[in-house]
Amino acid sequence: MENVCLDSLILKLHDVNAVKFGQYKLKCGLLTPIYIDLRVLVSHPSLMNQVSSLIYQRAQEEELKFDSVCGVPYTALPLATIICSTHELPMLIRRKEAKDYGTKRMVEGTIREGDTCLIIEDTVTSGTSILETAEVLYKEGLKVTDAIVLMDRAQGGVEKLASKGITLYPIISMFKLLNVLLAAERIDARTAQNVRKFIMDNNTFSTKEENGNGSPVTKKPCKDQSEELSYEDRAKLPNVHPLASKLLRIIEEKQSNLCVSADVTGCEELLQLADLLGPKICLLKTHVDILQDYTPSFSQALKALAEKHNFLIFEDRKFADIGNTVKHQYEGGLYQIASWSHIVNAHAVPGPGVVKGLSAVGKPMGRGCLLIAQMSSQGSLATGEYTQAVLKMAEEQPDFVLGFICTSKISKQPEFIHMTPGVRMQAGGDELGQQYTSPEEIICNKGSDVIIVGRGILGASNRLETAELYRKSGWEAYIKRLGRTSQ
Ligand code: S5P
Repeated sequence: MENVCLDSLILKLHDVNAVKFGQYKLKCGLLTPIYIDLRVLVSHPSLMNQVSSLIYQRAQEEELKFDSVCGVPYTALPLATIICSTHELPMLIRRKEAKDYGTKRMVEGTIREGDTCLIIEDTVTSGTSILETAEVLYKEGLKVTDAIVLMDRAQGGVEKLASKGITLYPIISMFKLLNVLLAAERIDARTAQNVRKFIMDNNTFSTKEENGNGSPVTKKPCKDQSEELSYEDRAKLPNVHPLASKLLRIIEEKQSNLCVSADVTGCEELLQLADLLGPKICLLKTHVDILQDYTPSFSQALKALAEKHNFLIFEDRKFADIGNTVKHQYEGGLYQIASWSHIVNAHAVPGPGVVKGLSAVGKPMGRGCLLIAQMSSQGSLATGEYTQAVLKMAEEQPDFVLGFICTSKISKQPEFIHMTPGVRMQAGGDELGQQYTSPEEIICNKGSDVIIVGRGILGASNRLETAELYRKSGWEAYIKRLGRTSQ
């Protein structure tokens, strides 16, 4: 779906007062700081047509199969009418109350038992209105498997309907709406944050809710939501790894998605670097085995600096052995990595045992791990099916894996953090196969969350000023991404 077209629709909806900010009461009784009133659409025929064609387009994109269309009364009724009339589809009308004369039918139109009906709705909060309509249709012997909604308030409707066997396809989510209005300066950052907080705090669907078979329903993030959530919102997700949550909060607080790769060979220089750049970064990445003069007091001093400047430590050890070996490599030896590094990374080559081995040591200590899903170097073998297998491995062990080393976003789950190395203001590479991409490209277009910068900063004559340039560039790219995310 065209982004520009959605953005301009959102602004038009705001123009006609279909989006209001203030204090309003929802059908379910909740007081909300934002109210979506799409009833006004009937007074704006061109908007009606635009919305109807977006809904139809979505049905086509998702290749939905249905025999008839039913709009949830009343607001979605004219939308369904336009769609059905334009595309010559049979429509059904659900009555809100049965007539007390004539046929006493609850559904008007020709009903053929066993047919599938697509439900159309204007706004969804909890999904109850769609369910009520579906239940009336079920009583008539119809099937309902899919529904499309223009505005999803992102408060659990998708999940609730999924638990009842209906897939809901939202066209605009609340997060998208806020981002567009914020980018167009229709609302200020405080209002946007206020509404985001309300939405996050008022999810109407409980994870403990059960489906018809009595088995618990796993709460899946809604489609592409990770593209729309801020770092702060993601920090609050119920299933986010505690360390990922901490990192996301640091990023938001320091307005920095910059990880400095402190690839220097002396302890003193590394500590000076950490003290100098500490205020600018969310994460400091080390290669402890390139230090010529490592002593345990170095890691103690680094830990103290991490606390002083509020950043996390990431030892880029790239574990790649069987579980039992990596357990020892992580916990013991000269470096005792687990005792000072919040985050480590691992190759997935050995299979899930590598994560299990690391997790046996790190999990009780509250540590986390990144899996290397892609690499920045030329000719890397970590591509395609391998990357997909890494993703699956991460999804199976989310209590220890908090994200990926990758060249672009590979998971839609907003709980996972994507970190990308090979970053430099000027594109290019080095003579050993490293390939560079700009912070803007990495964050804004590739959808990654953290930029990892080594020589781009270390090689500069003024490391502090250059780190600030990278911080600013990474942060601005993130703000830009928030303002023009896709559905
Ligand atoms: O694919 C990768 C993965 C990593 S962790 N490509 C990388 O370059 N890295 C690391 O990021 C690499 O080991 C180095 O420490 C840093 C990039 O450094 P730069 O000087 O090229 O920015």
